[in-house]
Amino acid sequence: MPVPASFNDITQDPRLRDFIGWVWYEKEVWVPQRWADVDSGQRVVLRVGSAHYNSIAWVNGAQVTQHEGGHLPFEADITKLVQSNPSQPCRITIAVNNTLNLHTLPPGSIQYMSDETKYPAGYFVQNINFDFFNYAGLHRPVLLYTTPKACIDDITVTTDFADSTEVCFVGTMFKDTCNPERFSAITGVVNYVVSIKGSSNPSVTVALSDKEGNVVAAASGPAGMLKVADVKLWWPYLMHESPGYLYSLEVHMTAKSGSYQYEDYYTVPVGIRTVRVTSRQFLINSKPFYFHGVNKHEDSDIRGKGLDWPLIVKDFNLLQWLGANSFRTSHYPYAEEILDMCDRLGIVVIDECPGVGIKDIRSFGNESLAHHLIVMEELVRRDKNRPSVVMWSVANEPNSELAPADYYFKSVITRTKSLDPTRPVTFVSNSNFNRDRGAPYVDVICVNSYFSWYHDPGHLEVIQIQLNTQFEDWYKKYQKPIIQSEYGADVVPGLHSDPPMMFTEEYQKIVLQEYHAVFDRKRKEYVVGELIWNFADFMTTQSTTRVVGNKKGIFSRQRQPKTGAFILRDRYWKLANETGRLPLAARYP
Ligand code: GCB
Repeated sequence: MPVPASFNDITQDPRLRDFIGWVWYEKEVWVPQRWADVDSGQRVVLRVGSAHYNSIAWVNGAQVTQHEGGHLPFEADITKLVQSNPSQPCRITIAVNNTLNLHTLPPGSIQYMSDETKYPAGYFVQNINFDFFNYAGLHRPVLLYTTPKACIDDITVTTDFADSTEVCFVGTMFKDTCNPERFSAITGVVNYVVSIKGSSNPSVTVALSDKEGNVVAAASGPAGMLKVADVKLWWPYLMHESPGYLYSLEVHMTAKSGSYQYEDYYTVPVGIRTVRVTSRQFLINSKPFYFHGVNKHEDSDIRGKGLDWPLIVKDFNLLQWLGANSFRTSHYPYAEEILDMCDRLGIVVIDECPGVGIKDIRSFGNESLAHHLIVMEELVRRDKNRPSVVMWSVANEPNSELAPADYYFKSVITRTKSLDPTRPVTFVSNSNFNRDRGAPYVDVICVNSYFSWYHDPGHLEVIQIQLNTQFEDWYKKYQKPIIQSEYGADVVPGLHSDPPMMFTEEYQKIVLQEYHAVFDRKRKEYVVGELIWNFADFMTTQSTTRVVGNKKGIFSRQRQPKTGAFILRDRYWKLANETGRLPLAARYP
């Protein structure tokens, strides 16, 4: 079985596509001789980028770790096992089980069908409350790497720049409004904390370099602040002539232990930017930011949710073509390689955890909550230094009207804020504005709605009135900025009808245009973003409402544009021209 890939679509066997239970991966590898040397002063680490869902890993038959949850990496120190048998290959075994229960994220349940007049003995199905195929397997790379025994374990970077409340923006400089002649270059601030493993008296130095490799600030000690004169801020795509500016922070550690002198280096890309939310605005670097973007899935033919570089690069080309400045990682954390691209290109991310389909009241208890908190810790630890990530989303469409949702979301959101006080936190709701018990705790209201699709199917004429009411209701109750985090309509590519009918290209086009008319009124007030559902068609479980998957993509699953893609492209570039600072060459049309 290839890695990385979902196992489901690789063979012709429907039993493997729909398999629920344990699958086993195994591979023997030879590691360099020096890794196996007990005196090398090195530790050997096994890293799994993502294994869906529950997994256990062994090296040479000895269990080294167990991990619950797909979409996030986990590691095991395998030094002793590698060094205890230096003349043998290293056998890595990983068992992965995709069974979901009421306390997993996402939750699910196994239902046994006991009527033997209808089902074979022992027959069961897995029920889920989310709308994407539960692809499983080793979805991201499995790596072996080494570090010195004393090494850099974690780095946290937060950024800021000199207060700009009294100044207005001109290019990359802030201009003093009182004195238009006095341009003041701004100073960036990079706070860092380094944690070291394996030594109690390490010595740490850090150096921040610009893109040309010039060191612009340096310090020593495991925590500190760097100041960057004439800073180049990190800006979103289409908001600035050079989006995604990254410095690099090189951390250098040395530590002595007995006769060993350990030395470790780690480099973190650093984008210097701030994020702040007011009652009506989402501010990046103190400037209003409007999300004109998409929701995505990690999903493609054959590979399922397996990491696929050509697909990733193709998708970023399409995002840039579309004029999209942002996406939400619906409905789980995406591969680190994808977020690297966002950091570099300036594509803004709402980083969502796999809290999708939390519907059953039993999924709001302490066991589920404890796991949700662990997942948020893992996610924040992985993505906290990424400038592209501007907000955490702790769930999608939970049953947030239930009584226990209050304590549940208060706990998850409070914990996430304590893990990362620098970013706003949200969850995506489709509950009634008056009965939603999680909304009081979020910084930004994210609402999904499908007027003229799931509600009043076929009635395009009701979209504007219903959407207007939706926005007014939420804003009056909470006075928080609102993002339309999903809207859309299924299209079977190439299906046409005029007057428009559901599932045709014309129908999707009108749905989009009706929504856009309301967005254009409300973005002058408190609506701070619109994210289409979905970037591309994607696979789901089979059902009477899904024609070989969900077809709400503006691109097909093979990334060919539908009419909706051209509608959005016109709109997003117009929005960018209106709100951003584009180089002339990039202006559209
Ligand atoms: C939603 C869900 C998303 C679905 C979408 C749909 O509200 O958040 O996961 O795929 O609707 O198309 O039904």
